[in-house]
Amino acid sequence: MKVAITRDVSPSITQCELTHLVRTPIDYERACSQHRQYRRVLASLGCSIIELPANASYPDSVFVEDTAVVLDDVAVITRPGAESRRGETEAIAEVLSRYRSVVKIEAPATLDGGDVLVLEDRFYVGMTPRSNEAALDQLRRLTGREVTGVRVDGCLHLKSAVTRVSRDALLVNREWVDVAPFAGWRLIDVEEPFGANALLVDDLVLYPRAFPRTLAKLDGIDVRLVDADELAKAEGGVTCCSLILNVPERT
Ligand code: CIR
Repeated sequence: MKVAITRDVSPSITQCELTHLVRTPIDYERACSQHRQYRRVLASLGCSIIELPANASYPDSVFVEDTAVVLDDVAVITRPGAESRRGETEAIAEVLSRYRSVVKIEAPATLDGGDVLVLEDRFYVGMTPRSNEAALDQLRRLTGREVTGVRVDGCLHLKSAVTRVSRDALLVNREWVDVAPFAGWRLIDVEEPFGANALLVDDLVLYPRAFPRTLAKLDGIDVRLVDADELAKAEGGVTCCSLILNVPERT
């Protein structure tokens, strides 16, 4: 079965980090309601949902994706690039340690999970202000996987610009990411700049309702739509709000 780790929206979300967006008012109740819908859709896809409580000390803590990279054999706890986010990892490490052996990215490395795209058994890591070269070396050493750095420019994370949407296809915004490392994949170009962030769960895609022109290009792919525009004001997308892991069924 699949377990999805999620965390309630922090009441301090209005003080979130922002890099490429201008601050606009965030409606906390609306963000919570959209987040509940997101959890319901994940549950409808067969995920068992872990709901961690909000923490007002961490405005961005709903974006659990940035705190860890979870493989079938190990969980890597990140060291987020934004200092305000470093303390978010503690609660996540505690939960993950129930399911995986846990290893940690250490200083001077910084890494946001949003910068890590795992394709088959290889890591692609966005070279952004949040994630550095030292993190690539540590990821290689801690996981034994191949790790490729990818040039990203103009957006927050690698997965703002490229995500997987099927067995063989990636959704990409070429304005923001160098697609050369993804040779061999079928590339679907976004029609809306923020439309490249999709969440693949098994062979279904969870996707924001806000990007109909890109959605139209996902024909043949089974898509579940969610409203995600309130948390998008905090620079978050659909991958950011969960960590999904395979867990063997108990017999
Ligand atoms: C941040 O800047 O860290 C948050 N406001 C948004 C993080 C979104 N996370 C993600 O794309 N993985």
